[in-house]
Amino acid sequence: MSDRQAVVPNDLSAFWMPFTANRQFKQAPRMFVGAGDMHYTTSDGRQVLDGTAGLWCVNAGHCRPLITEAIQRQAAELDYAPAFQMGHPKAFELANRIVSIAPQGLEHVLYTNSGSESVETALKVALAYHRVKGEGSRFRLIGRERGYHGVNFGGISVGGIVTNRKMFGTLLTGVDHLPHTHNLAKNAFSRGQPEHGAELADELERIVTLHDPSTIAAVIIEPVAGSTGVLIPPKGYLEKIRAITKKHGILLIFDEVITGYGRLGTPFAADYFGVTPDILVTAKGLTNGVIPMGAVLVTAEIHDAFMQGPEHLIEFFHGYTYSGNPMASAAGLGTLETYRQEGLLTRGAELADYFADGLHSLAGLPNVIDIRNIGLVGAIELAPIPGSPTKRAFSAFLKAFEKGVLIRTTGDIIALSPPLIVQKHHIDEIVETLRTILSDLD
Ligand code: PXG
Repeated sequence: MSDRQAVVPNDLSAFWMPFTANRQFKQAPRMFVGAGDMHYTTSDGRQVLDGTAGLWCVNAGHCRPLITEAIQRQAAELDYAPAFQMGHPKAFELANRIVSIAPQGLEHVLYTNSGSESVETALKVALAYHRVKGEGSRFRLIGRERGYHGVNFGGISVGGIVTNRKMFGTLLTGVDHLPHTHNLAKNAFSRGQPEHGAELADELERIVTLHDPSTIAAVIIEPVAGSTGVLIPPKGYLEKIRAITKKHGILLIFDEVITGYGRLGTPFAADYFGVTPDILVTAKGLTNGVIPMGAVLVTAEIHDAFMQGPEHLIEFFHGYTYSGNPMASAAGLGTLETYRQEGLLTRGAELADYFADGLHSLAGLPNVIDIRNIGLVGAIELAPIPGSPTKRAFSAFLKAFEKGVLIRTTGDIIALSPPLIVQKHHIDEIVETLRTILSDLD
């Protein structure tokens, strides 16, 4: 065995794993001990093709040299600098680079350590913005059914995943939800944006009328919902949401934790759809998943509204010990430079058709009730086993792992989001592995 072979720990009980069936996992652990470009190495020495960019974050592929070297250098040069009332150059440099690739109008960056924290930050900025503008009565937040905005209290309040909400009491008050847009009866097997459902955006008018616009601070949605199974916005839907929010002075927040940094073949989903939010939430691909970091982008109008009053006073009472942390900033700079050198923020556009053709060639296999795609994101929805929802897709996940391909499942939906360095032959391998598995799945 190679020297990368890890010593597999003989007691797995101490680590209570996140979003994992712990008891099942610990009976038959699946461990990665190495990675490079498109592949992981397992603890038993197998290569596994990464069909999911880790958890939608390793957009440049694994162990990329510019990122590795940036982190190594930074660790030896400046390990930590206080985030409050002190700075270090790389945090500013990175913010400028983020703004330079962001949709026009988004000009300022607040740093966080994760997507969940980016969401909390965005919601707090939205509430505080209205207050500093003298509109403190705007306290309501509107999310969407089947939305995922991380796991903190604000995020699960505006989120729309029942299992993530039901255990945790009353959550935030003053939250309402739009309906989700997933409609298999009308849109199954759509390539790209589905035709039907733009009218669901009108529900926002209904909610706004119910509560009165003067009480609503912000609407938060994922342009493409990732975690709940790749729900692609119907044609015209996001444009309508933008128009309604603008009309009523409500801030629009796009949660681009998954769609940001090239996933759709454009730098951000806002670019893909031609719809610009007031606040744009990112994380994951910002640092290629290597060091935890998130960034929340806001317009000059929002930022400037806070920049008043005596100059020695703190303008916004929010931030983290690790906001703009030197190691994370270095990782972010190495990541954005890798994206730039290799054209990765737009590479998805070149491969999207090939990816779509491959995925849609699986139509007609047993239990496949929908296939959908946009950019380098795809989903295959399976009919659940009666009485055992999620089991069919999870068994596809286990079989794919055995056959050397990492896929992700949510409910009975298989989600695919390979690193943006993916080659056509990798796409073929993912598709053919799925064809074999789905042809013969209980
Ligand atoms: N917003 C969105 C849209 C996300 O997808 C978060 C916020 C939270 O990010 P953090 O960094 O706090 O986890 C996410 C995270 C999956 C999967 O397989 C998706 C996420 C995380 C883990 C797994 O669908 N999304």
